[in-house]
Amino acid sequence: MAKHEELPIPEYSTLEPVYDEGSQLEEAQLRFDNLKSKFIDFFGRPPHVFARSPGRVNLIGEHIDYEGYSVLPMAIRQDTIVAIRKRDGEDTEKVLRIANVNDKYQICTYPADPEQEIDLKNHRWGHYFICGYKGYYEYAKSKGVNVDAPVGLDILVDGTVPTGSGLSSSAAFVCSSTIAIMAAFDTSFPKKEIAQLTCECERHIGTQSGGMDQAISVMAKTGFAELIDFNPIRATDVQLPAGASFVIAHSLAESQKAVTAATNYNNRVVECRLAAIVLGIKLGMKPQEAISKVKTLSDVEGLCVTFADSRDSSDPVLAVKELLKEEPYTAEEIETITEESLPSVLGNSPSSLDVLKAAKHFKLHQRAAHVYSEAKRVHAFKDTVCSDLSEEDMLKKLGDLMNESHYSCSVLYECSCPELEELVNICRENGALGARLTGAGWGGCAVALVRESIVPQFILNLKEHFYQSRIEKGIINKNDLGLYVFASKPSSGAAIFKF
Ligand code: NG1
Ligand code: MG
Repeated sequence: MAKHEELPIPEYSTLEPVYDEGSQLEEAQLRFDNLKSKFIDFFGRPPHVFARSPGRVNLIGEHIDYEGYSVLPMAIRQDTIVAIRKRDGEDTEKVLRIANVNDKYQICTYPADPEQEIDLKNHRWGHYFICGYKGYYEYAKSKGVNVDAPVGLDILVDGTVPTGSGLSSSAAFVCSSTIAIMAAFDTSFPKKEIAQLTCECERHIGTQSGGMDQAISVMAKTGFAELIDFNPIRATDVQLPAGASFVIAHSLAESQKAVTAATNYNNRVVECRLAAIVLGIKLGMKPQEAISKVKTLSDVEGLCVTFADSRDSSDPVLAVKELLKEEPYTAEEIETITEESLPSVLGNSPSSLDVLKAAKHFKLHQRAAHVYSEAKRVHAFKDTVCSDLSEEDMLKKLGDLMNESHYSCSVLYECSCPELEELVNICRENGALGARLTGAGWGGCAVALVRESIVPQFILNLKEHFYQSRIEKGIINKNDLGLYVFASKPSSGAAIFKF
């Protein structure tokens, strides 16, 4: 039998295979009915097909996917559904009209030309659909698939993943868009390929993303978290311990990754790249060779381990400690080592140039130490889940790993924020075995490992100690609390619906 990542996105004619029975199913039915009738209101005709793709919570392995290391996320119930209709025949105007059920998002129109550039200086929500659109054409072309000439498309979007929350609303949107486009054009690829292509799609928005979010959104399986490996992308089912529950809680600080990329996300990608090149050179590579061959910290891990071996250790962090100074590097200091200007070291890519313009200095030691240690924690987490430890000991060990991950994100990677720090502490004070920021950070959600038996009380305590004061200040509405704090079970991945 083909492995599930090699199968195409499943296509269903009912909602049951994806949405759980009971209230969840009823809710989903209402959403789809509403989408269909709004689609007719907007565009005068019903959609041809729907695609859904979920958000995710990353349990452990933060900011290491783009360095080539495995991560361990699970899909959540919240998702994005894209309804789509090809406008050939009826009305030949070659534009893409993208509407949203939430009237906070104004209808966006774009030309149907897949070669169009995305205007990154003027961020619009519809850009994420265009990421999928461009990516689909690029991929189909590269595979030699016969693609029809572009036609007009009508699109209606309904997303329930909170934006800027670290739960990957962006990947849910990009993946559902790409899959809807493929379904509208009657093409399909294996999930594995879609995971890879949607990762590349999202880079059109200007972030130098790793592939975690798209991979889990596309390849998730109900009931399992997944260990995601890269190059090539692969997903291994991970059964979480029965007595454990993962509670997701929003810090209420919104992180707008597409807007802050130069100082936050892309900055860290660049720092890791520079750290890897400098390590390569210090470990014996010629500057030119390191610049052309070394892209990520995983590329020089072997050299770091050999170095550690010579000191009776196997830990690549030892090389970081001895070879990269703790004080931040200036651009000039790095250029002395690389014997080449930083813009040229980074291939003059526009997003890297934005980073260089905004950066005062580069914390190579701290970023590399985070990446190598976090990569190890992911495997320790997976090994613990698969071990024969008693449930008690297992949960304790998993919680410790999550706490260590948070510390590393906060202190070495500096991607936390005051609201997340407060929230993570409150989680721990109220019985969480471990708690950490999840996703890119700089705002968004924390995830806490909690014994299943105390979940209701735990959530009540968070309400009292974290959210109550924010309700009183009018930051959130009391009735919306369920959107900001909830327990999550591993949900299923992308699907196509044809009714
Ligand atoms: P979010 O939380 O969606 O901003 C981002 C990246 C991931 C990964 C995490 C950090 C995208 C689409 N996602 O997630 O690839 O690097 O940060 O672990 O850029
Ligand atoms: Mg995102």
